[in-house]
Amino acid sequence: MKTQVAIVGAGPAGLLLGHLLKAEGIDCVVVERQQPDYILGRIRAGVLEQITVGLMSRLGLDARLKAEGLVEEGFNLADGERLIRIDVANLTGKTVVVYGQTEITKDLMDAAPSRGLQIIYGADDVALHDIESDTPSVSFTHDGTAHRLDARFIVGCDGFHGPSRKAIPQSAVREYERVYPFGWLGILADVPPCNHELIYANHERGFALASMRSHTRSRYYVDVPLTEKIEDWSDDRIWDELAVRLGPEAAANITRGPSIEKSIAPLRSYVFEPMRHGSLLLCGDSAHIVPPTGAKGLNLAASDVHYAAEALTAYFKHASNDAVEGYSTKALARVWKSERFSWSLTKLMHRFPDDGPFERAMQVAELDYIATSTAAQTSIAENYVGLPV
Ligand code: RFL
Ligand code: PHB
Repeated sequence: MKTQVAIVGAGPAGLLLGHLLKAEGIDCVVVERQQPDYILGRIRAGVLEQITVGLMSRLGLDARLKAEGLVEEGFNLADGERLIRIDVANLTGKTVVVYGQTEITKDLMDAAPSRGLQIIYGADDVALHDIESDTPSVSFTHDGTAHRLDARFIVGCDGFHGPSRKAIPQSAVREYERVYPFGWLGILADVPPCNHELIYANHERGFALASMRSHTRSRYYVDVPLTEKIEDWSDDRIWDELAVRLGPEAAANITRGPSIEKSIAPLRSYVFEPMRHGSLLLCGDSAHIVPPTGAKGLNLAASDVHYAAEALTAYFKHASNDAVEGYSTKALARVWKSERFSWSLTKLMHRFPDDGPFERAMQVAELDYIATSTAAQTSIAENYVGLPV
């Protein structure tokens, strides 16, 4: 098989890139290890920045997003006593949209056949070859048969555990990592949200987040030590914990119901540099991870894909290699700013096991500063809606 761009991974990054390249008339094939149902069963992101909404709109694939997405004009930080509202719309003139990653992925998957985007699901043993040459390839087995996909470029959109990043020689790379001493226990339930805007809470018992997917589906999180087992968290125990941590005002509005999904996700900050080596470009979680505080992961994948599509379009349609050469530097500048925001919001809103009274006093002072300063709120708001691409 031969194509212009081989894309590894059919998560949001790979699917978005595939559609953007197809829209430019650039030939590409997506190779994915899992089956569609498995991918759609992964409950992940819920908050979309303008960049992500804008790409779906540019592709003409935003009909359901427009109809079902909830436009959010603000969100709240709870400090145990009060709700500090960040009026994102007034402070930045922009909004975010609540629309699940699962839904974006479904919209992109459903549109693939009509747009001629080829996705090979169930590809095993995916391996990258000759990435330092102009003739790289991806090998894989499918239905027991070995295949080779020759391309001019490979784009690694295969998430944190995929093979793409590992194909780059160690001597050419630098990794930055911070692993947090807790995870987020998430619960999804078909109950109305307790508040029409998100609430991030820092309570003495720990962090809590009230989020949603729609007017009838809620997503909540509490932070737990990494030693916790999901089996030990009955639905009732999670609802009880949420009611305490979110504070009496929100608790009074929580509707309890049976969980339709429950899981514990570890928290990590990670950046891999560079995001291009030879003919291999990396996009999304394959190159970086942010802790979910601030909802940046999927949106960073979208901005990477935007830069990568721009670079590959310049290469194939205008015979210019400059944007491919500059891809890593451009993408990383935005990645690092989102890393900073996610890390700082994580530090502000969680009780770290090693923190003493001084660190806690710093959190109290910072939350009080945010509550009383329009400048501080504006800074948070502009990061929350997403920095410019
Ligand atoms: P994905 O979604 O991991 O997709 C990678 C794809 O590559 C495939 N793959 C392979 N394919 C072929 N061969 C192999 N050997 C392969 N190995 C892997 C995988 O099967 C998969 O289909 O990466 P991508 O596309 O870069 O997208 C990144 C986002 O999924 C991620 O950043 C977000 O989900 C992060 N995130 C959030 N981001 C937001 O912007 N807003 C949020 O509100 C938000 N909340 C979250 C989150 C992530 C969470 N977890 C569980 C990590 C909440 C949580 C709890
Ligand atoms: C979610 O709805 O899953 C969600 C929302 C905001 C975050 C993280 C996750 O910061």
